[in-house]
Amino acid sequence: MADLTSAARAILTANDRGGYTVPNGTVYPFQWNWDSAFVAIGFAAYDVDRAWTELETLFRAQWADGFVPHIVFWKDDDGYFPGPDVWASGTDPRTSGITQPPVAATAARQVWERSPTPEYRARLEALFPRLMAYHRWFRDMRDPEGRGVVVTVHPWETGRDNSPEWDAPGDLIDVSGVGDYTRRDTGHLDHKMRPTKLEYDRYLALVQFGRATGWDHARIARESPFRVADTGMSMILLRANRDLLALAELLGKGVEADELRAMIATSEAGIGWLWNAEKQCWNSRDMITGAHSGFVTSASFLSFYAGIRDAGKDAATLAHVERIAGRVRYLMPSLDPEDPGFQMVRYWRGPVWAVVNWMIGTGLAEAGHDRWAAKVRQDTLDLIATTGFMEAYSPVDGGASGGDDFSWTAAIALAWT
Ligand code: 2M8
Repeated sequence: MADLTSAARAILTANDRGGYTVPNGTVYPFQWNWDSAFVAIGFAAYDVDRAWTELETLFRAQWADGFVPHIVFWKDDDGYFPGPDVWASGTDPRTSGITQPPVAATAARQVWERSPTPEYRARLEALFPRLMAYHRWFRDMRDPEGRGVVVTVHPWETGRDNSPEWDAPGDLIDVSGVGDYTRRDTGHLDHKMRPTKLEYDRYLALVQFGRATGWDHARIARESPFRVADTGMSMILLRANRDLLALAELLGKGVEADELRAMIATSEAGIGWLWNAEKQCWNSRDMITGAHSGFVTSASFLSFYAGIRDAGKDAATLAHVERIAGRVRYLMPSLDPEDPGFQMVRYWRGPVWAVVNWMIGTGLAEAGHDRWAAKVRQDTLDLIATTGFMEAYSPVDGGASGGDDFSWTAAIALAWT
């Protein structure tokens, strides 16, 4: 374990660009939103000061309306596409125009609880209004109907970029005007581990759509050809709202605490809309057609992390865990291994991701499902110990998927050892 811990620290050190950490030095040479939140949780295991800095740097890129971008382009780097010129955010620093799963408030609470000193309380107090503004932005821009879910307008926002959950909703995206472009990801990595050309065309068509609106988030929320209530982001925001509420109470922020209680109540009342009664699973839903995705993905297991306690749905969800555990060596595959579209090394269509496992395992432990919580944690640590700090892993044989020396995988090793 000592070796694993020091190797994990070495990766964070190598990927540190001064105040922020790149997910991987070659494939992803900028600051990513939810990667940094997990990295902060990892740093908190041994360097709380640096953990706070990671979050503070991310929020220095926050827009005036509370939005926090999914990529911050602090420095130029040609190794990634699409770069800042394609996004054309018009901000300083330059950023993307979409967000990512809001893990930041959960990370802030984790970091705070590692070392609740007066010095860090001052940093928490300074960050709190920014976190609050981010959560209000989600409420106002991404749940305009008050359904208690998060409506995403881009697969990249979900962090589960090529999940099959986005296939059917993606059919409505017109890719005829996308034009020529050169991908960089397939220059670094085997194309079998990456999204297809059609998926990239869709990603870029949505970037072009957002850019044409001048990144007017209210308008994008109304008019985007891709509007999906993502079960992953919805669960993650519900959890983050609970963590932010705990911080609001600690800081004596009564008005904000009431606001957060209202957001939580809205989610608790409405999130059941994402329950697929036929498949007996949590899944995403297309806002335009109302259709359930019908896919059991790793996001289907985040309800425990979100703090949802429903005996019937919990039992059905645990039955899926048991079934899947009987099919693969390592939990939790990003797609049901019995699905015909399951591919063990293709990105978010099969591989295991350490950060999702951390959320699933944390939720299962909190809900008292100790056996499964222990397996998810141990499988993650076994994958890391056997294969290294990879981007993701085959749930079948533990083989590598994607880049190596990955920051968020190192962070989870630190959080869990
Ligand atoms: C992957 O996504 C980026 C786009 O955001 C990409 O493939 O270019 C995803 O795994 C995402 O969840 C992650 O935050 C990012 C950086 O690790 O890589």
